[in-house]
Amino acid sequence: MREALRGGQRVDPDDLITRLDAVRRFLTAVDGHLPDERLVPAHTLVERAGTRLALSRDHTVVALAGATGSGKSSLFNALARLDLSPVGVRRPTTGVAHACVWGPLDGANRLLDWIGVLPRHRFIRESALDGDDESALHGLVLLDLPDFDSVQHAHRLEVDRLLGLVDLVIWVVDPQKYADRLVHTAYLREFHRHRDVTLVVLNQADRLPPAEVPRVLDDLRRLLDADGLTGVPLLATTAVDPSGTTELRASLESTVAERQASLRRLAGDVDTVVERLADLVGPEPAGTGPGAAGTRALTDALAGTAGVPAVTTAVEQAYRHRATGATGWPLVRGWRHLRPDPLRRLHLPGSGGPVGSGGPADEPTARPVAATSVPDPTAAQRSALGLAVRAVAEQAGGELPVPWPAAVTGAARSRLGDVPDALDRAVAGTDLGVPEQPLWWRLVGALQWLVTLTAVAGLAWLVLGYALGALGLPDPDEPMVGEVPLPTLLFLGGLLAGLLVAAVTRPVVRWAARRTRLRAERRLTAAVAGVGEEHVLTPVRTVLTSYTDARDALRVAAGKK
Ligand SMILES: Nc1nc2c(ncn2[C@@H]2O[C@H](COP(=O)(O)OP(=O)(O)OP(=O)(O)O)[C@@H](O)[C@H]2O)c(=O)[nH]1
Ligand SMILES: [Mg+2]
Repeated sequence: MREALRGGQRVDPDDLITRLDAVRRFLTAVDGHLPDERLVPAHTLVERAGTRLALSRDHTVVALAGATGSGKSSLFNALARLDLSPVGVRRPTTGVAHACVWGPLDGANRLLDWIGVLPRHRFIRESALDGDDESALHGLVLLDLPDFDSVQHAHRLEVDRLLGLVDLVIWVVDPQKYADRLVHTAYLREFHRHRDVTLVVLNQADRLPPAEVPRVLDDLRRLLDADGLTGVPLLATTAVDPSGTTELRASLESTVAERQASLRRLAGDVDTVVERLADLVGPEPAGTGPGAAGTRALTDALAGTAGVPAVTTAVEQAYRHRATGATGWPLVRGWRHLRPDPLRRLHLPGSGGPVGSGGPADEPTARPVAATSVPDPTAAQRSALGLAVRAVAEQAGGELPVPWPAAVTGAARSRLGDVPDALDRAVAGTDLGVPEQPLWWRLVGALQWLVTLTAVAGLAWLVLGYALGALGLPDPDEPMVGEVPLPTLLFLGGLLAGLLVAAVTRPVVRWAARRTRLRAERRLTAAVAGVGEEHVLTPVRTVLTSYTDARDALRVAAGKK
């Protein structure tokens, strides 16, 4: 039987710590993305394993568990060779756990504090009187548990709690109740991942005719196989006869000497936790994130919501408004000022950088930018944005296992409430590039003044000539240019030249206005794309990174490199 207990794989403490760290990393990665109730066992494991390893690696905590009357307390006393735990005829007898420590109690006390065995139920086995008799069990902490099939509900809770903390469990069954359904379905099957730290004893073997013992053991072995506990050590014991626990004692001695039980127990716990979490991360890593098409559709939808088309139309109009104002015929230019500048109507700056920038009092850091008067998005634009966000989320997370797609969608929408203000700031903060007074406008404007003044001078000269004639005063000879008198030439030439300059300028202004519009459109698109990046794509990528981290961590926790 010693061989059977030693059959389990050795667990390297460093490997176990690496796997536990990976479970911890998994929990950090999925924090906030997955439902907490799925993560409780992993949190419990990380907490418990950390404490167990920190408390003592030199002790092996072994629990005697089983139905009432199976003889746990009797075995406990037989192994301790003292009557420590009351054995009773009235069932159930043991209500709280009792502990017997082989070796100095000091080291084991912190362990028993953590396990929750009351000090008055702790006993020390090894004394000077024993000599070397008990030294082979040095480091053993044996627990006698209450029954798990108790009429007392509290017993069952206490057993469940203690079974979560101990390193090795000895399941005690008796010839009458060894096939009891509860012990198999509720306990033994649950322990199939802890085969290396499970031992089953058929106690009260003396109550069976000797020839029956192998048959009952075979039957029990068959049931254990069905429970997934193939290969666990199975012994027959008799608690009332000192020689009836020799084999069990020998098994415990080898277990204690190995100092492996606590590590094996925790490794089994990690296996269980990893298996239960496996469906939360699929076999595939998350893709590279939102695709180009989805991102473009998102930017388009954001541009619609931000009123970019209205702004770019205003940019083109403003350019023409300002250019015509600067280069038009001087005598009618003033009328222009009666009509408002289309950009100013939207409270947009148009040129010279973001609103509010440049002033001496301005902070160099980001500061609130004045709200624009760009029209609010329509219901259709808002729903188009909603659809684009959903498409981005589905494309990025649709292939991931449940519940990650919901986490990705949630992340994509998490900051949608801030988007309208962010878009408004982005639009207001974009230099639309509509100039106030470029040089060529000023030159054309000056030329217009020149020809207009020429016409005015010609007109004044003509008027002066007529006035002198009307008053009968001698009319000085008007210089002639060819057949045309100079004042007439100046007047008509000036007018014609003005019309000509206006006719040449108009298509140039139109072309330049369109160019300015396209440039503004590019800048605004970049600005709203930045809003999409910050408020939609970055949260989505954060979840995808978490998924990949969680997946990698779980692979390490499962022991795969
Ligand atoms: N013949 C025989 N009687 C046993 C053996 N082990 C225990 N008993 C008797 O079975 C009865 C129950 O034993 P306990 O040790 O109190 O059983 P328990 O599993 O601790 O019971 P609870 O504390 O109620 O869970 C007692 O009368 C014991 O004397 C055994 O190996 N052979
Ligand atoms: Mg008992």
